[in-house]
Amino acid sequence: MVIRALFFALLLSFLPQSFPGETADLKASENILSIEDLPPFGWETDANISPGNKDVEFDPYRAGFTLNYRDKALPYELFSVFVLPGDHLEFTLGEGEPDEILLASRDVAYRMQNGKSWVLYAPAETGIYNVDFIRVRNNDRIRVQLFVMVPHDEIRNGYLNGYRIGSYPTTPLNENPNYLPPRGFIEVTPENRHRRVSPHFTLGQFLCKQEGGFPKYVVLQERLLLQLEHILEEANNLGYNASTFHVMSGYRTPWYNQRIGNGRYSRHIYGDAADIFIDTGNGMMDDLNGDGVVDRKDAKILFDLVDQIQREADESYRQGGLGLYGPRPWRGPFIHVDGRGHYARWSLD
Ligand SMILES: [Ca+2]
Repeated sequence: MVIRALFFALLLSFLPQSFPGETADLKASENILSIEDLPPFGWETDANISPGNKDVEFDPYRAGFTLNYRDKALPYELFSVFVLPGDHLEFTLGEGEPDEILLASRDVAYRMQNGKSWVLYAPAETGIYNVDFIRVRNNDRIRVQLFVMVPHDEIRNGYLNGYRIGSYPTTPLNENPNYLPPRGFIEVTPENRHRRVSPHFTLGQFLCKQEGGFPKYVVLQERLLLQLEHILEEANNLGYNASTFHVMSGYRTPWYNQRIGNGRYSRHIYGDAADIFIDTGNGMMDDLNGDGVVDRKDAKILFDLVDQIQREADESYRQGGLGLYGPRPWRGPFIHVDGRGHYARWSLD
């Protein structure tokens, strides 16, 4: 109780600074709540997520309100956006959402447009920056992590700071803008590789399997994380308990993708594809249907679930490719899911 009172006292003492309105003064240190003054959020630690734990009840970590960012709705307490230095990012409260939301950040300058909309200015330096949207009344929060990426044009002869990328097709497939080369690359270090990018996934889960030291680089799209979180929540609702998915393959550099003989326009090079299965123990798909064997029927359960989720979605960013893969001697069954923006379905026995 004392802590709560203290929290509101602190918050109130910062209120004049936290509503700069249309002021042109964008110095982060002057206008924005200090994160150190807020109670801990629970996302501060960069813990590695265990592959699964049947004993812990699943929490989807949905926030009490929704933020709109570009064409997407962000409903989770923790989320990430992937931006370039100096990008202007507009966040808007969802329709009918309460407007007593405060913004708190140590490093990110912003401008409040009205009670329901903010423009954030991405810092110039590559790195990860937290912005908390807080509903004062009950401390509901959405933490948005800005991952400021290294621009694509810093690739030299197929390498980015010593990490092999290869080259992207310069013309998009069927003129679909989702097949344009990525604008930038997230820098992955030993320190940030276990950072959560959404409530149930870490940056390191999406790293390309190619050899090479740090820094490594990854492309990751918000629409993939939104799909994976949604699928994971629905899988748990159906009783398939898992605290994350095993991501067999997430991002692939064009160089690596070509080396393993994959198609030139694979969604994996664009950072919105993942080959996944549910694994709560042995590094292989679980026996989801409980028939004593692990085979494509178990992957079919996940396939049907994603098919239904994508077909029920109105927004194109929730729609994409879906592939079913039966087991091989060296691996178990899995599904491929991606966010290409339209339906594609395939199946391999
Ligand atoms: Ca089975």
